[in-house]
Amino acid sequence: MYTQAIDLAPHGDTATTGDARERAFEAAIAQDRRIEAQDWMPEGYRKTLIRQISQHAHSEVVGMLPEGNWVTRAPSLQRKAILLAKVQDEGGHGLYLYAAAETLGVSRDELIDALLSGRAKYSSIFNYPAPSWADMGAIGWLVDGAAIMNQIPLCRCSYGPYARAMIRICKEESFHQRQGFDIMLSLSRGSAAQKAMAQEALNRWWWPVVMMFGPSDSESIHSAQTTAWGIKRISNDELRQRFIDATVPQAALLGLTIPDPDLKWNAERGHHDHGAIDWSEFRRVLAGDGPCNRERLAARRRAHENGAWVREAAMAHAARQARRELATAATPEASEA
Ligand code: BYC
Repeated sequence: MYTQAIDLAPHGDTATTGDARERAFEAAIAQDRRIEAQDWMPEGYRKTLIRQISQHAHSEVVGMLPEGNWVTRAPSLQRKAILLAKVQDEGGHGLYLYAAAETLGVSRDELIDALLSGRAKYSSIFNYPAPSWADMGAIGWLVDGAAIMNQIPLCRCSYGPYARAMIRICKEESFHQRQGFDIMLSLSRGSAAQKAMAQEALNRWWWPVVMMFGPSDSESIHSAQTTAWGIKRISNDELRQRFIDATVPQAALLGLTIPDPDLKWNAERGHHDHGAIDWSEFRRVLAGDGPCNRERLAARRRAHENGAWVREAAMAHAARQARRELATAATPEASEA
């Protein structure tokens, strides 16, 4: 249901041989041309893209949950309207990304089922709670800031539908990052209690956001292949470093302290050194044992069940339309009556 999967030529159903198709694919990658849905691609490339794009889509949709909780509690009408727009954008990002994944021959039902059954991953970052209004600032500033850092290079990803989806997503993420920074700026220039709230949110989000870029390069199992295929353009560690370098002066402008006593400028490297990352926490969250993993999945499952009637109504409507079109095709004058 709702699939946008494209009918691909069965293997061997082309004029060219397998080797020639493989050479054409390798040449396209070497020349930095885009691979499109109808092009031949190695099975591993297809599977990798389905894994990454669907994990990304799930992250957007699960990512709506911590912020969605704050829509009714935003401190002003303006903040509420902005937050609502941001959460709606994230739903939209999920849809573009599911649609991009569907071009690879997988159905949306299969993808959703993988999320709801716990088989598919989504970003570790959304397994942390958002108990204060400052968390809306920290999520926008840091989580969306990290997302942009990771996603701008994806606009040049070798798979066309993913790369094109990322262009619009990145523009919207940029607005999201600014709205978060703006909340942090208001709080840090507010009362002592408001500034403390902003600092406390930064303290909780910093390390999970640093981990969001994925395992260190030496531990990353997919990086070598995804880089060779032009899916990943910049490594996990390099993106993490760029994010830290960009965020340090922003925290200084806010007058907030990044909770890493080992964070310091290294003039020789031209980058900030940072403290050790607690990878055992990252592994725990990925294994389903983060502070909110169960809550997030339960909320998605509930939403899916509650939305069943919408899917059924859409299917019934589509079936009726199809019957009407068939009847019209059989008796064209009936449609003119
Ligand atoms: N969380 O070999 P590696 C957003 C997994 S949405 C969970 O380095 P890869 C936003 C990885 O999947 C943000 N799992 O993998 C939304 C792999 O496991 P599997 C989402 C993670 O793919 C709403 C294993 O660890 N962004 O920002 O080369 C509101 C080994 O890792 C994580 C995207 O999805 C993690 N953090 O690199 C606000 C971007 N990190 O699959 C904001 C697209 C790693 O073999 N994705 N893993 O079981 C990517 O760029 C890459 O997939 C990653 C990981 C950099 C995440």
